[in-house]
Amino acid sequence: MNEQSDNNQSSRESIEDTVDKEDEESFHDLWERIKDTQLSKLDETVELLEDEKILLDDNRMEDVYTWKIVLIGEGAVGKTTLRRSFFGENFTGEYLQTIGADFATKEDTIGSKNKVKFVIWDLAGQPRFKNIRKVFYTGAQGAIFVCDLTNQDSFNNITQWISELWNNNNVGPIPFIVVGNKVDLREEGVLTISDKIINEFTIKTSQETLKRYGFGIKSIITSAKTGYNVNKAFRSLAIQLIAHERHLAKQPKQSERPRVSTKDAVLKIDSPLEK
Ligand code: G3D
Ligand code: MG
Repeated sequence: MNEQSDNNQSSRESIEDTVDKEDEESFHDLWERIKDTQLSKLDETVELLEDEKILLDDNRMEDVYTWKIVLIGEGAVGKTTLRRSFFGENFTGEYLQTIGADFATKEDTIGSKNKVKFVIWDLAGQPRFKNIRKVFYTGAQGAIFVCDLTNQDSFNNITQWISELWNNNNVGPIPFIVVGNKVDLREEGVLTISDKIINEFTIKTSQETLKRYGFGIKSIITSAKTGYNVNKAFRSLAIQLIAHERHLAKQPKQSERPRVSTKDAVLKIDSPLEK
């Protein structure tokens, strides 16, 4: 698999080629609706912080989680470097030749009683073909969206990436974290995407996802090159994944729930700010 040639593909082209027009709508629509709302009500964000406190302090029995997590984002933003940094030198993964993806597992403990196992999937190229997309996304329970802070375009397509994820994983809306990578280049005076733009996106999105799906969306600035905040990024996603699983556990069983498509689920959401 020639990664370089994939990276050279126009970022917009790489997604638009593959996403059915209809599929593209869901998360994209959600964002279109909330993007101009004011950030005046931050109650939900406060609630999110409370959630984290509960996760870390609770008196539950030991919980064990295994999650398939996919790394998504344009080429050359640092996904593979981030994964290497997280796994360290002793990385031993497996390579799935048919789709050109690596996957590897790592265990961690969140709080005192949550044993988590990350199964991280990383594609050599972009999921341009339908069969690749299916294998890559199916069963994913979480995602790390990576953008390059020195490349504004690498953040602009976030809604298409999340739509693609939510529409192809067979489960619907799942937690993701937004990673602004290559922060080390700020110190060298390179112009970078501001934290404010990313924060605004994640806070607004969290207000919706917390209410509907029981998880928030966090963002974090990393340097895969120096290792800065890399572990924290994965742990932060883990907290949202636990919150989501607990939310699902409180819902009626799948078989008792009316079946709605991802698109319908998203389109039915009312803006919390309109109430
Ligand atoms: P991808 O997997 O998203 O396609 P890669 O991206 O992990 O292959 O990284 C693309 C290039 O960005 C690599 O440079 C890599 O070293 C660099 N990179 C990744 N993360 C960082 C970071 O945090 N800081 C800096 N300064 N560079 C980073 P090369 O030159 O090897 O192509
Ligand atoms: Mg890569």
